Amino acid sequence: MENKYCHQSCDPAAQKMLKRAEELNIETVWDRYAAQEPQCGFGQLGLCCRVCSMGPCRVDPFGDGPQKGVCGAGADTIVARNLVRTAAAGASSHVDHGYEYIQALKKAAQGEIPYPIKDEGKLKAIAAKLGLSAEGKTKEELALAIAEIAAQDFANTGEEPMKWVTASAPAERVEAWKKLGVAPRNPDRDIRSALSQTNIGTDADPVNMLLTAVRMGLVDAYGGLHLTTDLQDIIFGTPTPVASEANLGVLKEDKVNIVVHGHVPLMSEKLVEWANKLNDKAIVAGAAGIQLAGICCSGNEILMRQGVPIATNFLSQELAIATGVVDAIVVDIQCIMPSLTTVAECFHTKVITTMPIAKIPGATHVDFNLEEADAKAQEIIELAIANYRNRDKSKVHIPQEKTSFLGGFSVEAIVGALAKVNAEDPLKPLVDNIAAGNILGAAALVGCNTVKLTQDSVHVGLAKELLKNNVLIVSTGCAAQALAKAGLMNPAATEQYAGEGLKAVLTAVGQAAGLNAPLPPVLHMGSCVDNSRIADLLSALAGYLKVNVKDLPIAASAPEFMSEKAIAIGTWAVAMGILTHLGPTPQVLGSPIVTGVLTDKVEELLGGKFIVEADPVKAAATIINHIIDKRQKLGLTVPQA
Ligand code: NFS
Repeated sequence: MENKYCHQSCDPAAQKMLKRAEELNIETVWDRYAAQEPQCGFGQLGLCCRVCSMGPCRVDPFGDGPQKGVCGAGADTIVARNLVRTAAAGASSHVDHGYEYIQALKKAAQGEIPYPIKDEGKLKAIAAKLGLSAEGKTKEELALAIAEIAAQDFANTGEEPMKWVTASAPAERVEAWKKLGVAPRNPDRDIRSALSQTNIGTDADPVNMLLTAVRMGLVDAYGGLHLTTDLQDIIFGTPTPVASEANLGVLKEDKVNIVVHGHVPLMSEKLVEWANKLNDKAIVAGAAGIQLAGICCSGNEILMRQGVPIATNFLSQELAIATGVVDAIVVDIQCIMPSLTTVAECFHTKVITTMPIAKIPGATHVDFNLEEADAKAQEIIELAIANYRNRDKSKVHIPQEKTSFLGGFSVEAIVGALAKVNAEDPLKPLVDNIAAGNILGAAALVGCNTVKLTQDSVHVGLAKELLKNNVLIVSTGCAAQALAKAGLMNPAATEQYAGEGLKAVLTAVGQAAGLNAPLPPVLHMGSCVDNSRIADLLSALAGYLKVNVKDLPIAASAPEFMSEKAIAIGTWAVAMGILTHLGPTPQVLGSPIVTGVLTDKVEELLGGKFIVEADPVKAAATIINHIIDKRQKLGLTVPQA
C-alpha cells in the first residue's frame, strides 16, 4: 500500500493505525520525533558531556569552537565516556532482570512461591554445565544449588571470571577476554567500576574505556542474558516449536483483549495461567472470552512457551491502544513508552503497571510480587474483564492484518528437528549443507525498532536479501516480531524467499521433522535475553567443526536498534568475534579514535567489528561478502559470481 504513512512504517497494520491516530488527533512517537527535529548534532556525535555540573559541555566537531570541555576532556574522552555509560546502563537492565530470577529460583526451590520447577531436563543440563552433580539430589535441591552459584557470581570479590562465563562461553573466548583483562568478575561490581571509571577526572584514555565497554557487553551477556535464559527455562520450560499469529489483527472485537508488554515473564506467565482460568468470567461479562496478545519481549516469552500471539513490536505499541479494543495493557519493565497513558485517555483502556521500578503517572498500579503471584494475576485479569463493559463501540478500529508463523526455536528445538534427519549426529546435516554451499552461512537479525528508520523496513529488506542468497536467519526481540509480521517465519516464506539451496535443506528438514512442509527460513529464537540461545548454537557449531566462533561464516545485525541494551549486546557480539551490523549510526562519530577502534582495530583483538549501514541491500551485500570471505578461509566452496 503506497500512502503517506509508508515512510513511517512498512507494516500495513501500523500504517492504517497511523491514519486512524491522525483522525483522532492522537500523538504518536512519530509526531514527537518530528517535533524534536533537528535533533542536537553534538548529541548525535556523542560530543555532549553532562558528567559533571561544570557542564553541560560540547566539543565543536568542525574545529572552530571549543575542543575541550571545562575539565579538559577532549572529543575522544567524552565520546568514550558516554559510550561506556550507555553500555553499563544497557547491561544493568539485563542484569537486573537476571537477578530477579536468582531470587525466583531460590524461592521456587524452597516452595515459597507458586512457581513449580517445570523443566527437569534443563535443570540437569545447567547443573552439568556448572559442574554440579545431580546425583542423589531432588530437583528442588539441585535448583537451590544452581541459584547459589548464581548468587556467588554476584558476590565475587576476586579477579577470576564469573562461573556463568566459564560455564557458558567457549574456552578460547574466555582466554581471549582474560588476556585483555575484560572477563566479567561480578556484574554489580563491574557496572559500579565502569561508572566510577567514567566519573569526572578519572579515566581520560579512550582505548582504556573501550575495553570497559567490552566488559559491559560481557556483563550483559553472562550476568544478564545467559543467566536469565537458563533460569527462565528451568522455571517455565524450554521452548518447543509452536504455531501462532502476529500483528494487530490478532485482537478480537468480541473478546476481552489483554495486551502484555515488557520483558520479565514472571508476571506474564501467570497472566496466561489466569486468563485461562477466568475465561468463563469474561463470558459472563458478555464477551466471547479472553484474548491475550504480546508486545516486545514479554510478548516473545509467552509466545515461545505458550503460543500467545504477537500484537506488534516496539515502535507501534501506542497504536495497539488506538484499536479501541484493548481492555488492559499490562506492563512490567523496559521499552514501555510513558505516553501509553496519554493515548489510553482517549479510550477506555487501563494501563496497568506492575513493578516497583516502573510506574507511569495515570496508570493503575498493581504491586505484583512472587509470593502473591496468583492473587495479583487474578486481580489484573479481573480488572480487564470489568473494564470490557466500558468499551466505546464507536471507537473500535482493528486492522485485519495478521500472519501465521512458527515460533519456539530454542537450541534444543533446532537440534531436535535436525535429529529427525540424523539421530546420532544431529549437527551433521547442518554442517554438511553449509560445507556443500547449500547454506551459504547464517545471520542473526536482532534488536529494536527506531523512529529514525521506517519501522521494520530494514529488518525485512535485509532478511529478504540474505534469504535469496541462501543465508539462514535466526532472530530475536522486536526484529523477530517484525519478520513474523512480514510473513517471513512460515513454510510459505521458504518457498517464496529462500534461495534454491536453502529451500532444499529446509524442505528436507521440515519433512523429516513431520511438518509436512519446509522449516521457516527465519527461526524465531525468542526475546532479546535469548540472544544467549544464538550464542549457544554458534558455540555448538564451532565446537563441532573444531574452529573458533570468529571463523564461522556468520554475521549479526541490529538493523533498527535504539536501546542502550542493544549497544551492550552488540558489543558482546563483537567480543564473540562476530561481524555486527547496525542500521542507525551510534552516537560515537565525534571521536575518530572510538570510531576507528569499533569499526576496524577491534577486529585484531577480538575477531569481530561493527559496520554501519542503513540501506538493507547494501548491508546485505557487505554481510554476504563477509560470509564468503569466511568460507574461503575455511576452505569451503564459494558461489560463482
Ligand atoms: Ni530488545 Fe526486547 Fe524491542 Fe529493543 Fe526493547 S523489546 S529487550 S530493547 S525495543 S528489541
